[in-house]
Amino acid sequence: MLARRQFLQLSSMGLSAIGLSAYKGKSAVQKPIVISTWDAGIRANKAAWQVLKNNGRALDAVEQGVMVTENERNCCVGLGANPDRDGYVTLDACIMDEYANCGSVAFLERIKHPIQVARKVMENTPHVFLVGSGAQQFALSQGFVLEKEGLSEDAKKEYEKWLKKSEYKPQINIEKNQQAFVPSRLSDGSFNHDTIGMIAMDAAGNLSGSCTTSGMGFKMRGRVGDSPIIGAGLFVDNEVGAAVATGQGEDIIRVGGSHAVIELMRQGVTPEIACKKVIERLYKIKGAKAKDIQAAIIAINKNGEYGSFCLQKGFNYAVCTGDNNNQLIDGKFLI
Ligand code: SD4
Repeated sequence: MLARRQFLQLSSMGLSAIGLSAYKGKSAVQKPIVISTWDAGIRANKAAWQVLKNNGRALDAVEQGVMVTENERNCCVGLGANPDRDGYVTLDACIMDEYANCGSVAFLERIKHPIQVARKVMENTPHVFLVGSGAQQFALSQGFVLEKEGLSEDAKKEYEKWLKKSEYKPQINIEKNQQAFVPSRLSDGSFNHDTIGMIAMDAAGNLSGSCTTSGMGFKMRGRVGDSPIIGAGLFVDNEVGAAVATGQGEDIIRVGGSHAVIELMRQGVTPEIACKKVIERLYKIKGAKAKDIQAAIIAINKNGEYGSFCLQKGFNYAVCTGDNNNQLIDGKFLI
């Protein structure tokens, strides 16, 4: 039974008891577990699972998991990504652990694994966020290598195509099934992505999360989205849960997406309903323009329950709870 005070609190947020999670007091916790955005998450989850199944820390799992995606040279997350309008690939990433330690980098160029740099910011500096040349300088001081300048073959072709029109328009579900868009992206026939977000709970019941991206293709130079912003692209509260977002960063920032999901789950709301409430807020703000963008959030709570919600049809995420249990799930959508 809900206490009267909790009931009133939830009613004032527009929530009914239907969306409540049983996690407060539920005994069987689903752990370890790792979930990540889009279908590239399947490959990333596999690497994260290697850490989790050996009683590793969720923090190591989410770092190693997304490094797989950053490493896919013809994928849109790392240095193989589409460039900004001036022809440069700029990368953003962040990471957060069970102690609310966090680190971020943005507008980072020519460094292969921004997620590792974000972790170094978290562990080896008194700061949370480094950007641009400062972030690059810091990465070099930590032993990272400056990669060659220039674009991948595919990105070069895309950029040349884009230059003909020089039009900036967000593309819905650009992360999904890009075969028609860039036929040669991945040799295994799978898709390319701008972003991967990953959240995990380890065998000890601790939560961590990571997010890494090249941002929107053909963005203005210097543009940073939600992905490296703690509270927007990613948030972890070890007492409550973890959430990570993908899609139109500008709008995810406007609703403080991931942090908002955590605060709803703190009230006992399920991950799916919490994500839905935040996507509804975003929809309300955008009005008719919502149909032009995609935004999605995935979340897990302390019980290992997971869920997601997105604005438009077409988002999917990968959930892994075992060597042979790594599956792609279609996100529920609003419009
Ligand atoms: C951004 N949220 O830079 C990212 C883009 C994204 O899949 O998630 N793409 O706004």
